[in-house]
Amino acid sequence: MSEFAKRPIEPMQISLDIASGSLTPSGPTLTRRLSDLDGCFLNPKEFQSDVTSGNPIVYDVISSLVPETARELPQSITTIYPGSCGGEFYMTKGHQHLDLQGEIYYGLEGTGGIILFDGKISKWLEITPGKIGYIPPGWAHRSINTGAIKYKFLAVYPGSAGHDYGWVLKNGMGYRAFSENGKLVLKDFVI
Ligand code: S6P
Ligand code: ZN
Repeated sequence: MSEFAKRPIEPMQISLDIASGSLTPSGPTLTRRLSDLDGCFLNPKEFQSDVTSGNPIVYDVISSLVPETARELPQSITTIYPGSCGGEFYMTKGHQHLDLQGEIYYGLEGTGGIILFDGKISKWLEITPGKIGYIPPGWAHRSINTGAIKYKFLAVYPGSAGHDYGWVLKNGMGYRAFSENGKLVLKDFVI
């Protein structure tokens, strides 16, 4: 322990309730409405119209009490609501880690997946309950709900990874995920 300036958090047990998507004990919850995803969807007219007519919740993220600091391994539960905007499935903002470190996602409920982009190569990983998605260092990631019910997943990530949202705005996300007759169609992301 002597190498730590400050003692890390104590060992703890955390209860995960999949039905409610909650952690106990839990830290802060972040709720993102459609208006918080300005610039993410391709069609600005549809985006503005959906914001004006209700501005629905697109996803929320419940964090554990483990702090986002070096050497810790915080967790979070993301719940993406079912829906689409301008034909694109509801998605997270998407980010690159400021400190290029890996991350693990574990599917809990619903059907969805991860778009991954390293600046050149695009990948899609489908995530369903019981599936682990591995995000290697240097791959920006955006989650998509491709189903008709809520899509929930657990994320475990290095506490010092951080979130670089600007990277996605600058470099794009590789693919866009469209809903065509309710089915996923991936199209190249054009900047
Ligand atoms: C953190 C991890 C997740 C996302 C969450 C929301 O590294 O990847 O907890 O933060 O799924 O996505 P975003 O792109 O809005 O942060
Ligand atoms: Zn991440």
